[in-house]
Amino acid sequence: MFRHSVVIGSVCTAIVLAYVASPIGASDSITGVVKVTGLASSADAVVYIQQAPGSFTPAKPAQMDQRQMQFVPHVLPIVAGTTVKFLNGDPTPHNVFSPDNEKYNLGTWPQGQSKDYTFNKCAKTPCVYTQLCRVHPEMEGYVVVLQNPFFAVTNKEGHYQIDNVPPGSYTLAVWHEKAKAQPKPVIVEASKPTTVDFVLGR
Ligand SMILES: [Cu+2]
Repeated sequence: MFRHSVVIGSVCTAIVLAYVASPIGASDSITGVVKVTGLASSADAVVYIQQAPGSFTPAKPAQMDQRQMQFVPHVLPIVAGTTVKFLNGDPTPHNVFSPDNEKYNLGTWPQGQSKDYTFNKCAKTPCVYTQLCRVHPEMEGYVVVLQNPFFAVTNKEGHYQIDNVPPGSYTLAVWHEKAKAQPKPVIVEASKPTTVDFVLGR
């Protein structure tokens, strides 16, 4: 028992160190506020760089849980090719299917189990996959497949922060399930934070 916790502790420490040690040198952040007009919350908007040079390999699987009859997180942006682990954290069986793009139905499974799906069929990013559950028609979530890892999801106040963006000229876009805004050009300079705000209309 004790040995077990020590091992888990070391693994966590290693992950934290790896994260802190990631390169911050010649790159910087894009921050801002997204305001979704007509909605009380500005949460769950995905702000992302449309196209960044190079190809990006997903490092590790992402997760989407089903908890208290909701998909958690509600919106999950990922780099194309990422495997998503769909968990069931509820004491009731849940199903996962998507009617979008290539479409899939992963089946229905009980609490504590999960199924994996790899998002490698998106021909042109962004690819949005609505996540639904046949058992509970009110449940809805979204997986947003993107070309690169330079993305962030807004909090309730609409704040977002994209870290470690290599200097360059990009187009910054926003995806929201109910609202839209035009993409904006952004120039990221080394060691200089950039601010870009958006107002989304319905
Ligand atoms: Cu369900």
